Amino acid sequence: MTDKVLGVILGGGQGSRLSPLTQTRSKPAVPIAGKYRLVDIPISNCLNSGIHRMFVLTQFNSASLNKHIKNTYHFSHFSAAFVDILAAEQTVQNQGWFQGTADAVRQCMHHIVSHEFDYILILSGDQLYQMDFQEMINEHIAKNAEITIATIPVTGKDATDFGILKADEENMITSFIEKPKTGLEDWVSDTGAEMQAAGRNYLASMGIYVFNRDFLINILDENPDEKDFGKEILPRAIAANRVLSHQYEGYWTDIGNISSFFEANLGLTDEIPQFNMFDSSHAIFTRARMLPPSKISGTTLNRTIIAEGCIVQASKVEHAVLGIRSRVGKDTVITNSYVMGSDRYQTLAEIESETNSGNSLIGIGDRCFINNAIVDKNCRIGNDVKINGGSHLPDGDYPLYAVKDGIVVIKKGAVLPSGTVI
Ligand code: ADQ
Ligand code: ADP
Repeated sequence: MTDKVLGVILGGGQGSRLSPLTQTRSKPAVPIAGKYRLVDIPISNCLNSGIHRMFVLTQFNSASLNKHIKNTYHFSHFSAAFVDILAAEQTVQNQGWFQGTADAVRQCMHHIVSHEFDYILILSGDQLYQMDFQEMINEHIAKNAEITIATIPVTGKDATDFGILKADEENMITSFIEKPKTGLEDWVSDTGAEMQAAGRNYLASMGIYVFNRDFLINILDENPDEKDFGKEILPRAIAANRVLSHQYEGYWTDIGNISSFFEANLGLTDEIPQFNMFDSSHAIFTRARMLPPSKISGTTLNRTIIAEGCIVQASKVEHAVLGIRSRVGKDTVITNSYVMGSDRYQTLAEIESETNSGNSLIGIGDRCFINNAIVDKNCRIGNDVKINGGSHLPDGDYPLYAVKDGIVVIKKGAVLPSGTVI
């Protein structure tokens, strides 16, 4: 059945909630878990579910996203599989950016409809989860729905951040509200004993939708002023059509802002992480880089993920993720942090000449202390630098770093001279 499905990944609006990680790259290209990019998650879920044709819709088309997709997703000449990027483009009808999720799909429809498919699977680009879409699509067909929305039970505290819905005994959705701010008590659902015991009494939309092809084309055409699925298209469709709720109870998290991005990454260091990168039936694909193994000397490591190609001499790394090609100097302590790594190594000659000139090297120097931080790629952090994030730091945006929810984000390529204290 999945050969009748086309995937569309919503790669992000302006990405302002993930700023400064999205200052120089598009959201799908943001590195996650030390070696992947955000877009690898929905693409891998599609491939693992037998969906081999997909578009990634993005607000701006960064060189790094193009390079990543081009270098990663190669398919046989004999297969119909593809992963193509569609960036917002000016056309005669459209002068500007995608105005919202539905508008993004509408603006790209002329590319999308040139392919054969019966169902379109619309996915968010900023979620961490491993889901088999096949079950959802089978249920969509069996129940003769026009749209199926993947749903997950959430607590009252979380409910205000999501589209919340109610369904009848057949799981057909009867009402839907996008991010309710008041009157939440009217939206309690029977989510089953296990979920209720965990206080998860509200059914939230996961932002994952299956649409019948013609239904989607028509509803977007007939309502040209409606820009958003959650705010406009879905409430309209639910009022008059068969819209099914497909309840999912596995691990799923939205990683739309810095603190959820940070928690999702550090959560991977748990003894049994909820997101299982070691499950080969749900493998996460990414670019094969041919990097050397990581080399570690004199370091106490605890609850830490280290990607390939790192050179670590720190004294301690705890509850942290070190991304590809990370270099960490002697007597440095890194705790509760995500260090993304670098795009290249410096040669020994370069290291010597930079050191002699008193410049910071790519990576993290000697005797540093880094806590509650995200260090973006290609940063040069000198010696004796102290970065101590936490609730004592007010939110702010500075040339070299930003603070969001107490997390210090060192911007891509920032140079912090020796002795810097944040
Ligand atoms: P949000 O995640 O808040 O809620 P939205 O900001 O519309 O909704 O983002 C959905 C996805 O589309 C994200 O991956 C985002 O990056 C992308 N996106 C947003 N604007 C875009 C644009 N202009 N062009 C391209 N991509 C864009 C949605 C639903 C809720 C649901 C949550 C679940 O609206 O009902 O509960 O997802 O996370
Ligand atoms: P980002 O991950 O921040 O989006 P890019 O994907 O644009 O960044 O950059 C990553 C790629 O660029 C790497 O594959 C690396 O080969 C290359 N690259 C970046 N900077 C350099 C450099 N100074 N020298 C050599 N290669 C580089």
